[in-house]
Amino acid sequence: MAMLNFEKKYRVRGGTLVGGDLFDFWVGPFYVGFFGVTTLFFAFLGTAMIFWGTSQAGVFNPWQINIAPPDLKYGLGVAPMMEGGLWQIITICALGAFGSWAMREVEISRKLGMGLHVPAAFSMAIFAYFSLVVIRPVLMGAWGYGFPYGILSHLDWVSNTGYQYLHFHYNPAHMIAVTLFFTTTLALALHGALILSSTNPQPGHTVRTPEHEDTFFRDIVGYSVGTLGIHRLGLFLALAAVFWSAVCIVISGPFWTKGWPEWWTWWLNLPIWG
Ligand code: 07D
Ligand code: 07D
Ligand code: U10
Repeated sequence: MAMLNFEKKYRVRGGTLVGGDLFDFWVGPFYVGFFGVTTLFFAFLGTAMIFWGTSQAGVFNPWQINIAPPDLKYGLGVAPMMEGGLWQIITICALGAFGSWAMREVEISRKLGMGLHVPAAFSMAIFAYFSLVVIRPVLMGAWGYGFPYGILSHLDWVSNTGYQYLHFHYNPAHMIAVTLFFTTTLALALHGALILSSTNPQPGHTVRTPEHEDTFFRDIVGYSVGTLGIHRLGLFLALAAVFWSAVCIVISGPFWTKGWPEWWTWWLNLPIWG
């Protein structure tokens, strides 16, 4: 069935979580819904705040945008607008927009009678952002521990925060996260390559079957995870990578204040070395 015919057939009412029929319609290719309206509201307000704050600082070069969080002296309180208050409002808008987007994914999934895997996956990204700008700052006692909103300034924050713990590569949760990210790209490269190699043949050759795909991996590594299994594995790897990222930054400060290389002294202190 052609894509547009399918969409006509499935563009039916229902599945909404909030607002009933009120926003249950499409504009061009986009489903609107109550959460489409809240997405646009928060995204527009947050983006406008970034542009306004930037213009007030006299910056008109996108690379130099920098909306900084409040000074540490404001703790977990509300800061004056031009001294971090803007960052606080933008953070609320960002969480509002990301949360609304996830709920819009839920409504669309419900309309189509599909599982909620996509919104569940996006929620992990939101959780990582939430851990950077809410969980860790709250545990550390100041909003000033959040990262600044700017293309280059947020990189400075990552580097500075990393060196505060001497050598961030020694953070064990960072190691797990990095390994999972690398494994995710390996899995996607293998999967993309395998599917193209079997279903997009040269002219004159026939499309191969899932049995061919299974057999390739059984021949080369002795085991095939299966055609559904590779998608489960990919989703697991990607979500685990982001989960361990959130862990690695939340433990840096609230649960470990020294350099990360020092954490490994537990190994040297094992009683087995004699
Ligand atoms: C390809 C989907 C499309 C999304 C894109 C991002 C904006 C921001 C805002 C000017 C894969 C659109 C960007 C709307 C504009 C202003 C104020 C997704 C794809 C193209 N980072 N980061 C980037 C964000 C953090 C880090 C690029 C966001 C943490 C490093 C882009 C967040 C840490 C590097 C960007 C966020 C961190 C980057 C490309 C939120 C640890 C790079 C992103 C909300 C996670 C790379 C100049 C990309 C770069 C890069 C956006 C958080 C580290 C500007 C929205 C604090 C080390 N980050 N980032 O393709 O080139 O994502 O930077 O948490 O090297 Mg970052
Ligand atoms: C937070 C993004 C959420 C995004 C959302 C959506 C929009 C809409 C609209 C396009 C989590 C936003 C959407 C805005 C856009 C349109 C239309 C994703 C988030 C909700 N590190 N490190 C990580 C590596 C070093 C340090 C994570 C590698 C150094 C610190 C990952 C290396 C030092 C932090 C990672 C390396 C250091 C991290 C990031 C190599 C610096 C973090 C991925 C090869 C000197 C951060 C939760 C992530 C973290 C993090 C990888 C090196 C410091 C595992 C591969 C040694 C301080 N590093 N790192 O988290 O854990 O994505 O954040 O050297 O805070 Mg690291
Ligand atoms: C997968 C898959 C699979 C497929 C697939 C895919 C995974 C096997 C069957 C999907 C994969 C791809 C297509 C590959 C490429 C994807 C990536 C590399 C991921 C990254 C994606 C992007 C970078 C694209 C990002 C684009 C986005 C998020 C769209 C932006 C859209 C909007 C802003 C509109 C959102 C709509 C809403 C909120 C509903 C309401 C809409 C309206 C009222 C109409 C529109 C309104 C306006 C125009 C008003 C203007 C105001 C705005 C825009 C506010 C923002 C303010 C600003 C200042 C910008 O496995 O199967 O194949 O395909």
